Amino acid sequence: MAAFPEITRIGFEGPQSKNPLAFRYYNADELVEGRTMRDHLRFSVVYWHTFRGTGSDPFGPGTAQRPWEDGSDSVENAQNRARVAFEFIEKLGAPFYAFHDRDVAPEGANLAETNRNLDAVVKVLKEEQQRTGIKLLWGTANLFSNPRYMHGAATSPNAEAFAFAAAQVKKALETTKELDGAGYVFWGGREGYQNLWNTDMKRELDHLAKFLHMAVDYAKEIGFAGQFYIEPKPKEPTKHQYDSDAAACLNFLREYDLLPHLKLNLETNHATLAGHTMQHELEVAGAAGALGSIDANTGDMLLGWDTDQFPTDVYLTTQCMLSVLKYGGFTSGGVNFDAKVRRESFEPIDLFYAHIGGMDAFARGLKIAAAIRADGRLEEFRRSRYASWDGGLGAEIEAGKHDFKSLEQAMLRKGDAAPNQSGRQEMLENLINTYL
Ligand code: XLS
Ligand code: NI
Ligand code: NI
Repeated sequence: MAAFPEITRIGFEGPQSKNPLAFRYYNADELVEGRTMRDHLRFSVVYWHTFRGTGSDPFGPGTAQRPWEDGSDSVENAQNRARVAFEFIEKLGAPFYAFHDRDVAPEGANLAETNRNLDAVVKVLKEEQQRTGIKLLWGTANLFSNPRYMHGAATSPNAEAFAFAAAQVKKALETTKELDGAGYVFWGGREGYQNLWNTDMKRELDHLAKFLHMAVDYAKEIGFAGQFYIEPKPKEPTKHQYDSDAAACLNFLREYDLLPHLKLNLETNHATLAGHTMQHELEVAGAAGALGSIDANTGDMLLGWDTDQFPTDVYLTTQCMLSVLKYGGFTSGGVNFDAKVRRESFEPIDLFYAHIGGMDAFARGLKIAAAIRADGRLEEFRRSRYASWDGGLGAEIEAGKHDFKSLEQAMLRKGDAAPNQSGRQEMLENLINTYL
C-alpha cells in the first residue's frame, strides 16, 4: 500500500502556478549554463531527518504522524520504511539520498547482529535504487548516538571505542560501495571536548587523523572510489568540535597529509553556528580546491542551536549557487537537504511541502546566480578593484620580483601610496537586488 497515495509525482508548473504541490522554479531538464538543473543541483533527501525524525525536542516527545511505522525497532519495519522512503523520493523527483548506517537499520545485541541487520535493509535499498534509478549521494556512520561514544569515537580516551568505530566505518564503507555511493561523509559528532581539564587535545587530534587515514586506506583496498568529505561544525553536541569550520578542517587535513583525500561538506546552519556566513565557508573551501558538497538547510537567528530548517531564503541560495558555479559546479557532491520539518508540521504531506520549498529556493538561486554571471557587472567590478595588481608594481610583486628593500625604494621615491577607490558596497548590494 502506498504511503503517499494522494501524490503521484511532483511536477514543474512554472512561476504562475498556485498549486502548493508543484515546482514553480525547479524544472529538472531545463538548461542553465549548458547543464540541466538536475545535474547542477543534484538534490538529495536525508534519511535521518525525513524518515527517522519524530519531531521530538528537548522539551517534549515526537509529534510526527508516520502511519507506515509499526512502532517497533524490527528489521521488517526498517525494510518497509526503506520502501516508503523511495516512494517519497521518487514522487518528489530528487535524484539522490543520504543516510547514516543507524538510520536505516536497527542496532542488534552485538556488532555481528548489527551488521546483519544492516545487510538486510541494504538489500532493500539496493532493490529500490535499481527500481527507481535514485542514487546514493553519500553514506556515513553514526558515531555519536550510542553511549559507547559518549567521549567521542575516533577521539575517545577509550581505545576500544576507537576500535568499535573503526569496525563500524569499515562496514559503512563496504555498504556505501555496495550501493555505489558517490561519496562518504565524516561529521565528527562527538569528536571534540566539553572541557580541557580532562582532555589531551593533541593526542585526540592524532587519533582522529589516524582514523581518517585508515578509512582512506581501506577504501583503496576495497576499491571504493567515492569522494570523502569532512563536515565542519563548531559545537553541538560538544562545546568545541575539532572540525569547527572550513578553515580549521583545512588546517587539520593539511597538517596530517589528508588534504588530497578529503573535500568539505559544508552545512549552512553549521556555518552560522561558527559565526560565519555560508558564503564565507564556501569561499574558504573553494579557494583551497576543497568545495565538495553542501548540506542545505538554515538556522534561525533567534534560536541558538542547529535547528536544521529547510532553506527558503533566495538571497542565501543565490550566494550558495554563485560560489558553487564559480568553483566549477558539483562533481560528486550535491545539494543535500540536511533539514527537518518543524515539530508543529507533523503530517506526512509536510515532508513534500518542505522539500518542494527547498528545491524551488535552490532552483531560483541557481537561475539568479547564472543571470548575475551572464550580466558580468559584479565580476567586472571585483576584477577592476584589483587592477593595480594587473600591471606595474603589483604585477612585479606577484611575479616575485620584489622584496622589502625594493618596495621601500619604490615608496620612498613616490612618497605615498596611490589613492584608494571606493568599495561601493551599497551600489553592489543594490545591483544584486536587481536580479532577485
Ligand atoms: C549534524 C550533522 C549530521 C551530518 C551527518 O549536525 O549535520 O547530520 O550531516 O552525520
Ligand atoms: Ni549535516
Ligand atoms: Ni547539522
